Amino acid sequence: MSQKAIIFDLDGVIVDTAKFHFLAWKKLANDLGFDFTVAQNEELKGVSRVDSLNKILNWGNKQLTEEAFNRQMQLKNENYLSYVDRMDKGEVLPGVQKVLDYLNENNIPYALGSASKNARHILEKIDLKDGFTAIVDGTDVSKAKPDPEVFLIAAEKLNVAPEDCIVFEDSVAGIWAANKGEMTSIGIGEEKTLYEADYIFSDFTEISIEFLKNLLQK
Ligand code: B16
Ligand code: MG
Repeated sequence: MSQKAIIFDLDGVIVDTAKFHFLAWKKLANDLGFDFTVAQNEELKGVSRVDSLNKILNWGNKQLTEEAFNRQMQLKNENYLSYVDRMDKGEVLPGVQKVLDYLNENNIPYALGSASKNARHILEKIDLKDGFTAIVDGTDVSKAKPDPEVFLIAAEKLNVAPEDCIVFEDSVAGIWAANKGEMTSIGIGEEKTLYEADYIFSDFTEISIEFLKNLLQK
């Protein structure tokens, strides 16, 4: 049996920073004189900062000069980080620690595969940085999800074949990326959104150690 490994997305999987991204993007749109819906926000999950702003401006039918675009990205990030700064270990989503404990106790390597350029900072805030064998985030990739690059780099750093990697993801873009990378994809969220995942759970409290063990032994 070959060595298996786990790759975790961050926002929406380990912590619910998606709610902070939403608040910060909403403020940006409102300041520019328009709004977008919760359903539209779903399309921003897992998507890079630049791609997110392009989508939002498109929804509001707005065009910005390159300078104004960069300024808006900076303002959004500062606003987002003001929420992140209030985070601590209590923000780790229910059931996640139980899975991490199992992986640590059984020496199963795990990596982070996040689109966020703030991922390392967030992991430090929630005190989980040390357990990861590898961290791959928005600062390490040239192609954003749904491109599988972030997960393929993580697999390489874990020294595990892509098909032996199991990816936990909350976004459609991330599930596509994992599937394109020929990894096992596990969606965390709603079936109606994540139906292309190999397995779907509403959150980590629904994932039993028995299920994980079976998957790791396949
Ligand atoms: P940042 P993930 C993604 O993180 C978020 O889901 C997405 O909404 C965000 O735009 C992206 O990170 C970039 O984040 O602005 O912090 O660099 O879900 O891939 O962990
Ligand atoms: Mg996510």
